[in-house]
Order: sequence, then structure tokens, then C-alpha cells
Amino acid sequence: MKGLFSALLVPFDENGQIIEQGLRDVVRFNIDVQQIDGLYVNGSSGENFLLSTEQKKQIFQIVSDENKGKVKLIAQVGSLNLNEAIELGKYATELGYDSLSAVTPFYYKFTFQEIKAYYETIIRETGNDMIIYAIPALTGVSMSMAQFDELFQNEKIIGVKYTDGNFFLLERLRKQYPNKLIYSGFDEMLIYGAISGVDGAIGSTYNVNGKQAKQIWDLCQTGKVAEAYEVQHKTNDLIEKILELGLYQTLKEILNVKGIQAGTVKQPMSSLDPAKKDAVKHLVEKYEL
Ligand code: HMN
Repeated sequence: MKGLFSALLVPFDENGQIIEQGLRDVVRFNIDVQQIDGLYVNGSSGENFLLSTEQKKQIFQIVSDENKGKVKLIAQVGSLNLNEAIELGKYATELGYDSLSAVTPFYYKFTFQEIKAYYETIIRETGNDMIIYAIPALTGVSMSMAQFDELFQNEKIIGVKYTDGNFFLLERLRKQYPNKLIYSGFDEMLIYGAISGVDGAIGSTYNVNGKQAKQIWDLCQTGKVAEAYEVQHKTNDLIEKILELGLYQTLKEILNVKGIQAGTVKQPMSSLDPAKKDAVKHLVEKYEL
């Protein structure tokens, strides 16, 4: 369960329907070309929170079928509807997903006890392992060390996907929990996670730039931090452009340029402005994606 995981992008057509062949091709591209170690399925990058339960299941099924046991699979099943989270968790577990993950419940100001009960319920009902998905910038849920301590007492909570820039807390977690899996979530901060001793990283840009991220990762593992930083600089030039042009729209357009039918994003996100297509093509050439 270590290494680089792509937060899988999902191709949608103009009507918001999943493009099955496109999704299969994105999976293959991640495995064969980007050489990632695993896939994080139905996360933010998969536009999960815009989908129906049936669509989420369809994605879990197609990805598992196309992967054929090649790389590790993590199923993000978190939902404000706990019944849905359980249903998805059971489904992904039956399909053989290596672990579940669930975003901290958001929108309402849940108490920590409610958040803890949410995780315990999913674990109890599915019997699978759980990776907490902590992304305070999007959920508004910032957990303290004491709260992680409480959650990590549960053996089935095997780790955290840590999408935050609080490296003090990350360091504290790493020291206290050498045996829990910690995944770094922000691709533009990969080097800081890697030198902090995380077990892996999960990110959207690895769908198109996994090879370069792997260089950063490998250089850090062998203590070549200055060299890793050079690659991170180059990577961040690219990520900066991607963010300017529109994150998921641009990542999908990069895949489209590479000949993969990556479709578009699902409404209410808006499709890439056609005037930006040339800029994306330029990125593919400049960064040799
Ligand atoms: C997911 O759940 O899809 C991702 O793992 C989340 C991941 O942390 C990404 N965050 C978001 O998209 C909000 C990052 O890879 C992010 O896209 C990247 O660092 C660019 O900012």
C-alpha cells in the first residue's frame, strides 16, 4: 500500500454520463505509462460528490475490472448519507478493493464524536480497513492530534490521506504512528511529505505527470533532496499553469491531447474554455507529458 497513487480522473460526456472506454483507458494510462503504484477511486478528482450512487458503483466496478489486480485500489466511499457510504463500502469490499477511505463528513458542523461514530459504523458494516480522508480546505474539518490519537486506536483505521499544509501536525503523526499509513495529498508539496517520511502520496496530477512525481519520490527516498527539489520546481511550474487554466478540466484535456477519450467535467463544473485548448497543448509539449 506504499508509493504513488493517482486520484483517478473519470471521463464524462456532455450529459454527465461515464464514458466507459475512456475510463478504462485512463486506468491503463496510469498503470502502463505513468507507472503509478495504486489508484484512489471516487475521490475529489473523480468528481465523486457530483455523482449518483449507481455511477459511483459503476466506476468501482469498471476500475476493478480493468485493473485485474495489477495495482492497489483504494475506494473512497465517504458521503453525508451514511447509508450510502455503507452501501458503497460493502460493494467495493466485495469487488476486492484493498482498503476503503472516507472523507470526514462535512457541511454540517459535526462533533468529533459524530465523526468518530461515522468511521466506526462504516468499518463495522463493511469489515474493511479504513483510511481517513482529511482535507480541511474543502471540508472545513481540521482534526487535532488528540482526535487523530483517538481514531488511530482503532486497528481498522490503517492510515490517513493528509491533504493539508500543516507539516507540524504531519511530523507529530509520523513520529507517534510509524505503523499507520500516511499519504501526502497536495502534489505541489510532495517533496515536503516525502522528506517527512510519508508512506505515499495520492494526487490528481499523477494521472498525467506520475513519472515526474515518481522521480521526486525516489530521489527523496535515497536522500537526494536537492535534486528532488529541482524536479519539484519544474513540476510546480506545471501545476501552477494547470491550476490557472482550471484543474480537472485541464487534466482531462491533457489526456484528450494524449489520445485518451477523457471527456469533460460534470456540471455544475464548466467545461474547458475552447480558447484554452492551445495553451493545454503547449503544456503537453513543453513538459513532455
Ligand atoms: C482526491 O481525493 O481526488 C485527491 O486525492 C485529492 C488531492 O489531494 C488533490 N486535491 C484536490 O483536487 C482538491 C490534489 O492532488 C490537488 O488536485 C493537487 O495537489 C493540485 O492542487
